[in-house]
Amino acid sequence: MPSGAVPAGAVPSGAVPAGAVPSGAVPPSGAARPADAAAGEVLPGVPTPAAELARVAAGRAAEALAGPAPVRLGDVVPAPEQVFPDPAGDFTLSADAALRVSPAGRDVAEQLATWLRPATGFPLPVADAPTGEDGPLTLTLSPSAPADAVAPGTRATDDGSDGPAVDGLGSEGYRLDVTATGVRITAATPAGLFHGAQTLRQLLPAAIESPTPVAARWAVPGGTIVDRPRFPYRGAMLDVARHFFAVEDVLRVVDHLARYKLNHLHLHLTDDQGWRIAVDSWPRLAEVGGATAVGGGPGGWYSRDDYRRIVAYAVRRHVTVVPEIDLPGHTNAALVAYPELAPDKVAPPPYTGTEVGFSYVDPADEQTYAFVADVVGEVAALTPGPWLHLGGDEAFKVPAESYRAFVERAQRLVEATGKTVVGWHQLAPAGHVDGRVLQWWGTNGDDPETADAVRRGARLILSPANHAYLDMKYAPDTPIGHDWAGLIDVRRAYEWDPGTHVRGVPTEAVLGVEAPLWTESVSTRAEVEYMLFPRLPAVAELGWSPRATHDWQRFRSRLAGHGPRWATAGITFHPAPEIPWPASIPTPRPHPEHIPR
Ligand code: TNX
Repeated sequence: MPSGAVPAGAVPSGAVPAGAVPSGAVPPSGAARPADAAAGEVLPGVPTPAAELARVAAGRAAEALAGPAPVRLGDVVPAPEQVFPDPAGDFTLSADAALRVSPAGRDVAEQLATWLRPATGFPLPVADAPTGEDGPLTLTLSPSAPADAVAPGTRATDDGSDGPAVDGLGSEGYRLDVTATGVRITAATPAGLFHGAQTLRQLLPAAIESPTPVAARWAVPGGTIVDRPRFPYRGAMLDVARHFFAVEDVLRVVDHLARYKLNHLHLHLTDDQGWRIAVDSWPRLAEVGGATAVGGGPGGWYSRDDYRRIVAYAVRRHVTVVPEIDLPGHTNAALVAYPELAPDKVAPPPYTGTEVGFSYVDPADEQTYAFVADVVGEVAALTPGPWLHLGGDEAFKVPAESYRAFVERAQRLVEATGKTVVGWHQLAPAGHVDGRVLQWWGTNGDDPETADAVRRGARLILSPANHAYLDMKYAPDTPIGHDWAGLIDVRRAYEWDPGTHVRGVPTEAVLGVEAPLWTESVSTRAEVEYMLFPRLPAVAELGWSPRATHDWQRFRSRLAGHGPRWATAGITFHPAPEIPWPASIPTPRPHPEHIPR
């Protein structure tokens, strides 16, 4: 076994000293290794003419020795709806390849080229293409594709016809065709093209994640994928209130979501320990309320421009930001800034601990509603997405009747901004407002109150704390995280069905899934990634893939191939012992701007 190689399953879960989460899954080996053992030599830095010649020669040699493409067409995470492999149709990307794209898909093609250029070293120019013109890489928008079902029984054809139709790909589906002469992605929308491009990225060898040129045969397995999501809402939540995360950290989380076709980023922007978003009409919220964090750190907050930057970055990656202003509880930071909102009108001391449920804004004071209206008005105006999350959890000190009256008023204030209310499932007893969505974080699917709210019109986002909470430890020795909802290994994150999880809630009322990451014990980018990977892809698969594809054994073997990708991209992850990681995972070589803090 080469130096740096990791025997599959040999890295114990929690082999990580407290406070020192490893960069990638690999124990320190010292020796730098190629990005992918199968891919050949790494040539660091900008290619010189000699290095370029060597790279081309090595690439040719690799091609001459090549067998089938190293990744199989069905190895994609989340599992595609339909996969039709064609072993005779493998395609190899070459240095002179260009991307051709219908004009409205240009931005997706530019992003795809940006992902492929660093490792290949190929120029990969992007050119507009009239529909029908082929490049070796073609992205075609066919906006007339109706949003009904993919025709049943469609198959990659044996008769030379076009195979499965693009009809019915809907707002996020795509079709990917790989033949010996090229790759074509077809979709009805840029979001569909984007998801197809992420699939193509996964079908290339793991070395495609290298930030510097690698000599490799850039093979893509032949065949056709036709793919659409099971649920429209697939998300993750980052708690930026307990610990603050810089804009760059959040952007990187957006990239992680986008890789796995997650399309919502919920930002928990306010809590007892910090208020993280600038509000012009109540400036002390951020300036005073943003200055604290769990453990007494300096905190921080997003200016309007910071927040706009996050939103714009997410929009480009077809991710919708869902801002949360947690009310009426979890508001100590707001009360420090504006004591007039407190029930006793006295400023509490700043809070840097991790208890919950003690703080609340005064539901009996009219000023409170002026505050709520101003805050949700400003946040709504900065947010292009349709949602505004009102929180609503753990307001233990507010009596049930005043809680309910507060929530009903706050819901109407959100409605007045034109946004749709989302809230934790504690909102259930309050009256329905049009479109209302409850985020269910229970641990027991027997929840009559939530089922009743659904009967009155609410839809559900599923975040069961004992399956989807990414702040739970993987195992007893996980150095960070909680265990109040149990330990969540990868299998537990994967083995549940959002469509049937809450008794009395029909699948049609389920909008989707979300994996929250609370950050009481998570304070660095590397720690965020350690908790996200490899569980985030498990939840992503529950949100995207048809139930018929659900199979733990197959999932774990598909997921295993992603370890080398994360390591090559410099993404920290937990080397979960239940995943059969390949025998060798490259030593992570973080991208200069991707160095885990
Ligand atoms: C419960 S889940 C909370 C959060 C904590 C989390 C820790 C929910 C809506 N509220 O305030 O951070 O547990 O796991």
